[in-house]
Formats: sequence, structure tokens, C-alpha cells
Amino acid sequence: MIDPKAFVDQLAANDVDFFCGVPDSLLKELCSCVVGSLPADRRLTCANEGNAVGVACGWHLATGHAACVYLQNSGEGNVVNPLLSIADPDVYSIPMVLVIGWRGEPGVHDEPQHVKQGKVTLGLLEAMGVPYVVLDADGDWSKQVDALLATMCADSRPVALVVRKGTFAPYPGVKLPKRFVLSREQALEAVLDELDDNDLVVSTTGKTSREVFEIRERRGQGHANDFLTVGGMGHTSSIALGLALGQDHDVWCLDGDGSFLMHMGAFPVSAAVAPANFHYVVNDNGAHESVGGQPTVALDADVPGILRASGFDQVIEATTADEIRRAMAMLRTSARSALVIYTDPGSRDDLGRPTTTPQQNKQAMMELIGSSREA
Ligand SMILES: Cc1ncc(C[n+]2csc(CCOP(=O)(O)OP(=O)(O)O)c2C)c(N)n1
Repeated sequence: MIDPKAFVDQLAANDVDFFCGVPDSLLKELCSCVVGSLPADRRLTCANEGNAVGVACGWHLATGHAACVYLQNSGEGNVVNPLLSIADPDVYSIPMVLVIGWRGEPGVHDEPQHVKQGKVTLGLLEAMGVPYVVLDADGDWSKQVDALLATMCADSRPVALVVRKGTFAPYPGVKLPKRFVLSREQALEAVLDELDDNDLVVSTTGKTSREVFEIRERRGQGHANDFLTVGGMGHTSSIALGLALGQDHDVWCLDGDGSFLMHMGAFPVSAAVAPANFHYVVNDNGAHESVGGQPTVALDADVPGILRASGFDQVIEATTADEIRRAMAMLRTSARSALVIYTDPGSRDDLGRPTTTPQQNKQAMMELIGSSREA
């Protein structure tokens, strides 16, 4: 296995001395090492992976050095535009090292949302002309990294390290202080208590959707009311908006702060057109909890203020189950209102995963709404 600290040190020794990106569960140990061992002015958790490529471009302009951009392969889509239209050797020719966690590698079992992305991960890099090497626990990683960095420097171009599951050795996780009353799962219990059989849910990527699924299982409620945004992080509110615009059931978007930040431009647009059946709830635990707990800026930024400035007339904040219940009643009757729930990061070790497929879930919801051609 690769010692994350030795990896970070080797990059730094080659003038790759700034680390930015969006955390990934497969790169959890590396991300913990970046947060835990580098000074604050040498690292940045970005809102999305494309932003991280932008920061890497600016770092090179400022220092002549290169930055490391870390991401899950789900974020490859977010980096395509700034890579091809800014950093590419045909444009500004900016060196940087992408470190990409390879979820869904062919032959390695993974969740449905990772299967297609896993198949095309290398092909996308090839199509973009980004030289890459695949790292695993057994190879001579140090030589591989040196050879790739030599290409990066010689051609002044982005290059990529694609990292297999189980490559990095354990590194102590990020410890965040306990500040609030509820866990995310307790908050979700309180939210779901207030919903009725006609209410639809669009829940965000990561453990929120897994917890919604498990709460429904425990309650024997079935899953037809819930659209689990298993991939497409950051698009949860847009999916909920489209769903609310196209039919009359109440739609409850259950977002996370990392997802909220990822494509925040969606909010003024949603607020401008939000129909009365669109209800926005964000769980702000100040972290990308689902992938290792790396902090986001959401507890420093004024999330309620951002929502208000985006056009949500009434934004309620809650930290207890009672406050959540009261707020849910208010949201149901007031258009353009939103709820920000503050919770502590953390989740059960035995949290399961959805046992139904995405297509079964989609079909069940469309039958409930009556929009399925097969209904
Ligand atoms: C485009 C993209 N980048 C990264 C990921 C990996 N990922 C899955 S869940 C998650 C964290 C979500 O954070 P937040 O919305 O705050 O919810 P929390 O996990 O804290 O409940 C990340 C980074 C992803 N699925 N897609």
C-alpha cells in the first residue's frame, strides 16, 4: 500500500505543492492526509472538481509550480471543460496532476451509479489526451509517479494518476467537533415523520439517500415516493425542481451542504420559478460526511443568507426534532421557503445500501405519479 504522507511528500518534492479537489471515499486516506498534514495555505476543498482545475491553473500562474487536483471519477465530467478549454496544451498548456479515485473499475463490484463511470474512466482521459498511469497497492508507485511528473513538466500539461481501490494505507481521519443536537439520520427521521403518502422525496448523493432508504425499510413504507440521487452530486435540487414543475405532488428536496455548494448557481434559478409544491431542505453538517468527513465551508458561509439572497422568501433554521417538525408545517404552506437543518457529522457503521435498482425506483415513482407509459 502507498503511505499517503510519502505520496504527498513525493509530489511536493517535485514542486507539486498545492492540493485541491473534492473528496472521495476511495481516496479517503489521501484526503485525510491532505487535510491533516498540510498547512491551510497549501490545500483547498473546492465546491466542485472543475473549480479545483481552475484553482490549479491560477496556482501555476502565481508560482510556476503545479497543483494536485484530487477527485472521484464521478467528478471527471466536471473537469472536462476547464481541462480542455484552459489547461490543455492546445490552449494555455498548464501542468497539474489529477489524482482520480477509480470507483466502478471493471471487474470490481461497486454500486450501480459507479459502473458506467468506471468503464469509461480511462477512455475519457484518452479522449482528452491526458497521459495517465494506474496506481495500485502492489506497483512501484514512486517510479510511476516520477515518470508521469517528468511528462507533465516536459510537455507542460495535465496528467493523471488513476487510483485503484485499496491503494492508500490508512491515515487518521478528520476529527470534527460536535456542535449540534441531532445526527443526519435523526434529522431525516423527523423530516420523514412529517411527510404523507402523496409526498415525493428527492434525496441527495451519499449517505442521505442510504439513510432515507433504510428509514423507509424500517417503517415498511416502500420506496416509490423517493428518488435517490445516487450519482450526479449537486443536481439534487434541479431534479426536484423538474419533478415539482411537471406534476402536482409536493416534492421535498433533501440536500446536503456539499451538494448545495457544488452547483450553487441552481438556487436563484430554482427560486425564480419554484412552484408551490417545491420544498427545499438542506442538511448542513459542515462536511462531506459520506466520503470521510472532510470539512466544507458551509458552516462559515451563511447558507440561509445565500438562500434568501437567491429568492427564497422565508428560510427557517432548525437544530432539534421539534424545530424540524414546526418548520416542515410552515414549508408545506408557504411557497419559496426553505429549511436549513444543522447536524453533527457521523453515521452508523452498519448503514446499508439500497437493495432495489435505480430503474426499479424510477419505475415505482412514475407509476405512483401516473407518468409511466407502462402504468
Ligand atoms: C461529482 C461528484 N464528486 C464527488 C462525489 C463523491 N461524493 C459522494 S457523496 C459526497 C459528499 C456529499 O457531501 P454533502 O452533500 O455535504 O452530504 P453529507 O455526506 O455530508 O451528508 C461526495 C464528495 C460524487 N459522488 N460526485
